Amino acid sequence: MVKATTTSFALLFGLFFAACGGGGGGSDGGDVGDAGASDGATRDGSVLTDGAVDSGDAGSVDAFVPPSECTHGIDNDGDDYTDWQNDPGCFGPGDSTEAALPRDQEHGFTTFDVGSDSVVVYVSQDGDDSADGLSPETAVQTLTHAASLLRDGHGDFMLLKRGHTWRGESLGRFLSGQDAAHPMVISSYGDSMELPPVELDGNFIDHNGQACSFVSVVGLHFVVYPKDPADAAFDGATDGGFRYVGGGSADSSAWFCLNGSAAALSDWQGASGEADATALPSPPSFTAPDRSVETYAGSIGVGSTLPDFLAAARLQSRLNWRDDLTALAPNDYIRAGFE
Ligand SMILES: [Ca+2]
Ligand SMILES: [Ca+2]
Repeated sequence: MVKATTTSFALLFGLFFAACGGGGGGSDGGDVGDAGASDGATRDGSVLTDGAVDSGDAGSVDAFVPPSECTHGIDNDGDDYTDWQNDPGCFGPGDSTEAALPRDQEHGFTTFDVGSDSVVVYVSQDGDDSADGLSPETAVQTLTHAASLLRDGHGDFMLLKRGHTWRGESLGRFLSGQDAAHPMVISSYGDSMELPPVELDGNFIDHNGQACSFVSVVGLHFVVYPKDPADAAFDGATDGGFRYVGGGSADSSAWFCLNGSAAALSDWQGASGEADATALPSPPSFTAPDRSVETYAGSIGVGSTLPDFLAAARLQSRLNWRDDLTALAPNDYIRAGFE
């Protein structure tokens, strides 16, 4: 049955305002009757699920999902990625922001913003390692080749196609991201709901004493296949996974960071002018080496960004003076993190 459009809109608004009184014979007072429906679906006005237009009932809407920023087809944050499964700032279709917010504002999910200078490399079993990897249509095929296209010390992304499987690849020491807010991300892309299995027979990443990091691995399914009795290669003994700490190689050439990149002692000596600098065989452990002006601002309750701190500092006056807003205070705070 074809229903008049005006009636359909009345029903739709009825869903919003829960004011309809069972127009189609509903018995509980909350039903949104849809006497013209042909598909037999329940319409109780309380569960708004699929957003589909009822094809047997031109113009009416079975159920209506208020669009979130992650479903409505608009690139809200202007990063060229739109909605869930494309924009990594969306944890799912119900995320209200394409922006990547702290986990406690993302229902516990980890989300990311693609930086304007981020390189995003796509990997697919249908890909080709001679392609540029910079779009789903030009994906590369192997994880090791994808890793070679990423830049150490940058907030780049390697995205594996959901539903595809990779076996026996290792990224070795791999790379560092830029910083905690701009990590190197290994994650997934595509329409499939199946996380891509990465089948290992050793370490996927083995930092082997290298201290630079900021790597986020999210939305993948790792399997150490020699441990799987159902796998033909089962031996029950082979280990694999991630190795970020350990005795390593006692290699003093690999644990300095210069501008976010691993550097040799000689690089450090050249850049710092400390020609007589020496290196410990492995990184020392500091109290809190990641402290910053931003975390300092948070510690004294004036916000969480550099502009927050500066805004508070600009309020200093003879009548309103705070020692903890002088330059010395964050210097001491950051220095104390290296004790
Ligand atoms: Ca976006
Ligand atoms: Ca978000």
